[in-house]
Amino acid sequence: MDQDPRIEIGTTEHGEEIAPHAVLRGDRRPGLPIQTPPLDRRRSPGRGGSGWPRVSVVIPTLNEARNIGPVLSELPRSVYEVIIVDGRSTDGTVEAALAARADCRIVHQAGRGKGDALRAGFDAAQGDIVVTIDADGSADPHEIPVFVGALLAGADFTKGSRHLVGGGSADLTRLRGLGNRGLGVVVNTLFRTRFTDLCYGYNAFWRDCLPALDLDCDGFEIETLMNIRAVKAGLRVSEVPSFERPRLHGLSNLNAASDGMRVLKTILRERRSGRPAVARPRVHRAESPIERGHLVEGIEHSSA
Ligand SMILES: Nc1nc2c(ncn2[C@@H]2O[C@H](COP(=O)(O)OP(=O)(O)OP(=O)(O)O)[C@@H](O)[C@H]2O)c(=O)[nH]1
Ligand SMILES: [Mg+2]
Repeated sequence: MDQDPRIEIGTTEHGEEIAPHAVLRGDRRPGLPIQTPPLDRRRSPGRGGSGWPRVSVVIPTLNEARNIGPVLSELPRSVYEVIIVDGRSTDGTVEAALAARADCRIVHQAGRGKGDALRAGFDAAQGDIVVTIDADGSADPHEIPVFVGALLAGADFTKGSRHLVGGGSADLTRLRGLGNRGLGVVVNTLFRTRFTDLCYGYNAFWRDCLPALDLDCDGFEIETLMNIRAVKAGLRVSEVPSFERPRLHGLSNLNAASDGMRVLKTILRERRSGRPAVARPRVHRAESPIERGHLVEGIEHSSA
């Protein structure tokens, strides 16, 4: 079949080739770079069922009262459920969320940290696909169909990347950008992967991959752990370009030094430990560009 003339093979800023669906020629505005891949409706809900997949959006919140309303108002109407995991906010975040969207589900986090919050949200999610976005306005909810499209096209786990063509950031400081790149080099070297962006909160996966991820951390290292565990479990991991907008109000909760160190420790611990007990789920995958495109290849851990 002839390739869609609007599509060109994309490249990362380092010149690596990426999936053909990842760049839509003539429209390189941040947040709008993707042609949605062909959909295989037989896969969903629950992969292999019929109809559209049910998308659960999980949003961790810690004192985001001024930000959560605008974020919720931008969510596509088609999402199946919105789960707010609140970490004992004292500024009225939960009330602001319910005022903006009365049907969102509120989960009160028992522990502390973004990782703990996301794990609580994943436990509560009931959709076929889980999408994680931050509550500070930095993640553009209009990109959700791009992530879902990549999953429908064959990926098990799809990461946002600010470093693919069409992605970017108006929020990343120089120090954090350097740290993220350095940690990415460590992971790519140790796990023989091709991640272009390691520590980024905008991600999506089929919910049936959760046992394979077997998440067990509490802090900002959660995204790194998800990425590494997905690779170690043999999941099909892909990246899609994403543009990170500036936080709307307030300050980041992340500490570049201490949280960066937590991420590094997580990477080294994961390299030392073997393959997780639960292997990749057996599912049918349609032939699609993503299977030939920008997959983030992983090390075969049985030989490690
Ligand atoms: N429930 C909960 N949410 C948290 C916690 N820490 C951070 N968050 C939320 O996690 C999201 C990301 O936190 P930010 O403070 O924006 O950190 P960041 O600098 O953007 O860092 P990343 O996006 O994770 O790279 C925001 O929606 C926060 O409100 C926590 O301890 N509990
Ligand atoms: Mg943020």
